[in-house]
Amino acid sequence: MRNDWGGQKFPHPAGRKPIAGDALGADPLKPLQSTLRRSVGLGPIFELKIFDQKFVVVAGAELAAELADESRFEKALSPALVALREFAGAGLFTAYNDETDWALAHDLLRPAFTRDAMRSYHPIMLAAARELFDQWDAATGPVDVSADMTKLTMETISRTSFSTDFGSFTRDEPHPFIPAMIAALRAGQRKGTLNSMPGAAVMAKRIDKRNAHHLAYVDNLLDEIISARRASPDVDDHDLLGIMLHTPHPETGERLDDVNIRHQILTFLVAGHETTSGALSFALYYLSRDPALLARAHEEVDTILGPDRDVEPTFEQVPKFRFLRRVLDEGLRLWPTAPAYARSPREVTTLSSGHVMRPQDWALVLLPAVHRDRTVWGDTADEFDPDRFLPENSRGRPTHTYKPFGTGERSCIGRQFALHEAILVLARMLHRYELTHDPSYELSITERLTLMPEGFELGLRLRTPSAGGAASAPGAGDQSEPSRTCPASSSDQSGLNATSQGCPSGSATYPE
Ligand code: MNH
Repeated sequence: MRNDWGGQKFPHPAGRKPIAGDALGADPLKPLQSTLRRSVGLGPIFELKIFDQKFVVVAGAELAAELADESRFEKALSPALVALREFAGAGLFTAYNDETDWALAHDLLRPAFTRDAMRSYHPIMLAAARELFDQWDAATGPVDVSADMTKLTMETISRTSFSTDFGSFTRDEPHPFIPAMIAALRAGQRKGTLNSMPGAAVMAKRIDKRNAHHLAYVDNLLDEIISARRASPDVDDHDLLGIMLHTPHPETGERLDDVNIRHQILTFLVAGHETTSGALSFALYYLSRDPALLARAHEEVDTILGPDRDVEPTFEQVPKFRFLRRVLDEGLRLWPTAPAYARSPREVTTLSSGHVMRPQDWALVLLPAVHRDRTVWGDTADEFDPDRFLPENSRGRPTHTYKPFGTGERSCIGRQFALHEAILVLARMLHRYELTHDPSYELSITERLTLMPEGFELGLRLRTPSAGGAASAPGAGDQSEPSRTCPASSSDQSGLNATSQGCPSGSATYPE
């Protein structure tokens, strides 16, 4: 048994079978959602056995907070992330903690992900959004929100990371890179799922064979981009690729090699697009079906942006959309689009649940369960209410119980990037369009590496922003909120500082 925790027992769902264990009750297409359903009544820590793989799952906020203690615990690679290494190697997301490339890439890239660095991505993000709106302005029927948001975030991340435009809004068919990348990713994932099953090795070979050309295509295209840029006489470090090619480590002078650079680019593409588009889609889902929330959102964007629907937010305006930020925060509470991460102890330790955990054991933190723990979020935990993230309501909430961007040193490097992009797009979209939803649509969520609404459509009608909004104090944002002092921007992305709750995305830390 892999990850056997020395044979310790945990509650598990009813109906366990001798060889398959708990596999039969799992929905292979929606493993996360079936685990959530099956977790009911099992308490804050439980187990699932899928053939000879044991998963120990943390579903309670108190234990999740305990695992966030960086002095005792660190990131572990779940089987899904180990499988992803075939694709993304020792890229930031999939590197083991002690791999030297992790520290090197982290140090080199951190400056490229600070709040200040977003200034150079801001016009690129705006331009991609403009292309999407051109397409929407011409649309005659409802649009597929998740699909369009995914195109948008893919364009944004590829243009900002390696200045390549995949033409998602101008081509009829997607650029072949995109389906090839998705196919290669899926193949890795399928192998990861198969891993523990009888006959896995044979199946894995078959998958490898079918997938080889996708992988080769993706790798070659990126390698060509990298070598062309390396050969260029101009030192162009305006994008992530340029930084990786031309910036030596400030202390050691080391640089990333070309294969590692390719792995980092793949990492940004994979980690940075579906997560953000899912966050946008969930936010739009909840906004569109609640007229009161929608009215507040319109009021905020009209107040900040004024009566001209073609106006674009400035870099400085983005953190002012406090209500939109709370909508995103709340969407990521209910549906954290990267829904789980794994932790291991640095040394043998005893959890508050009484279980002994050794460095070779890992537990999965199941974020949608942790984020709905009633001891933290109350009896309305399952309801969408952005006001939970008003400063006065966030204050006093236990730390380390809200973790959509992971925790500690290995938390998300792209958090500011994702929030800046998402707020900017939501603001422009709500300012520009009246949204109409199909009342018969019931939220259905598809699972890849991430969670994403599926079949979710919205009707869009050009709107005339209200002049009344613009008449109030320019740029004042949500009037109901007292102005507070938030820390100035800083390069700290560690997520360790949990003190600036409720500050706009311009602040250094994310409320935890
Ligand atoms: Mn992101 C790590 C969630 C957007 C690049 N990200 C993580 C982790 C979570 C996460 C959770 C921690 C995983 C773990 O502990 O195993 N990320 C998100 C969410 C969004 C997101 C919910 C959007 C919303 N992430 C982005 C964007 C980028 C990005 C955008 C890149 C531009 N994320 C990363 C990288 C890591 C990461 C790189 C790994 C960091 C490290 O380990 O050093």
